[in-house]
Amino acid sequence: MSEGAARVLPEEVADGFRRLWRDLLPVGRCDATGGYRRHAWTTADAECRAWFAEQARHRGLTYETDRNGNQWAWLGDPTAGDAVVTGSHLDSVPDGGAYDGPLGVVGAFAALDALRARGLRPERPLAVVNFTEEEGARFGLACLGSRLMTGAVRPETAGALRDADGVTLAAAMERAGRDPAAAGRDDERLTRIGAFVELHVEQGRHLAATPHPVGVASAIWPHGRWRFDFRGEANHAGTTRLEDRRDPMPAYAAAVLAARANAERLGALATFGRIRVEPNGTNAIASLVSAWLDCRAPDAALVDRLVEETARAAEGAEVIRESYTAVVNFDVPLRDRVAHILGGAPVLPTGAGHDAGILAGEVPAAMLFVRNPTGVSHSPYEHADEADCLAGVAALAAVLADLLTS
Ligand code: HGY
Ligand code: MN
Ligand code: MN
Ligand code: MN
Repeated sequence: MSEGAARVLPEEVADGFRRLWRDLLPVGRCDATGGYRRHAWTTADAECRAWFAEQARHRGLTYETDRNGNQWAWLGDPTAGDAVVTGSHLDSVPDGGAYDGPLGVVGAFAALDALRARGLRPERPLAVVNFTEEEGARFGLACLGSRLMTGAVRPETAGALRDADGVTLAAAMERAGRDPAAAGRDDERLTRIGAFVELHVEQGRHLAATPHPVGVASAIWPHGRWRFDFRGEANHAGTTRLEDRRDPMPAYAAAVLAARANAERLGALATFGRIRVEPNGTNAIASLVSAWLDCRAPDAALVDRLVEETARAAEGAEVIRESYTAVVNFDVPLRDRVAHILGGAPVLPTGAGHDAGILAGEVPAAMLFVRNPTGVSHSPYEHADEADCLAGVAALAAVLADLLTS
């Protein structure tokens, strides 16, 4: 462990972090790939939820699941107001890494343990939160739990979202014993929150090039998801002449190449990472290719231009905007206060979306990033060294202590 973390985290808290991490690590892990498949309202998600509830119970915290399925563990009176909330998400992208999300939830419990070990007497409530379906991997909308809580998505729209098997969010919630009709903006809960701080592995290499294990987020780039539907005519691969075909695949391929060329020219990021083909047969010409474009850029106008120009190159495609998040500039006074507490930690933007970005529209929000030596994320190769994770916990504890006693 680096000297810095040892100085600020008592060994029993560091050991507590290791135990938390070790207990959660196997949940939802795919042995074949080493990646994680933790998606909302699945068996793996239920195991993650059980782990969260057990951590709350073990610490004597007030545990609850809110109307949108987000989990909360409260130290102090949950109704007192002006609470400091910290946490992240436990779900993953398909074959995701171990750190994206869980580091923020495990780190929150460990930071709470560190504050207790110091005998801190909070003047405000503290809550640890696990937001559901942050990645949107099952139902297609990222930050689903925090968007429902803030009203950024209407419950009837969310409830109708379907997974790859056609199961709606509403049906999945019902199967998990939740009432989808209760979902929606949670004004009462939002008024209780005074500030939100999320610890998260950096998804990039900015900190890796510095001596700093922890950084502070300045902004989240504008980003969104667009579905491109390319329609064709199903037919036999072996008996249909080329001139008789209405094959949507060439138009899809042209759109992918156009998106890449546009992104390079505009200085944006464009990703076609998900495709659904019907009927998806090796010997059948496709009748429909649905492909999702994830587009991000430092500037919203670049996102708009990239999508427009790619749509123009996508002959005959129907383009549907499925989600869009405008730029998030984190609360400057809170950001500067956090950077000051951390003794001049680097301040950096990110192209990744986070629940903190959704909460930032409602309450002062801040993010701490933990150095990721490879910068890789949304992959089993995502990594953060233990010493840096512990430094992140120590940093979070320092920020929480400052917020809870002033
Ligand atoms: O897609 C994102 O940026 C986030 O990881 N959900
Ligand atoms: Mn992610
Ligand atoms: Mn995340
Ligand atoms: Mn995220």
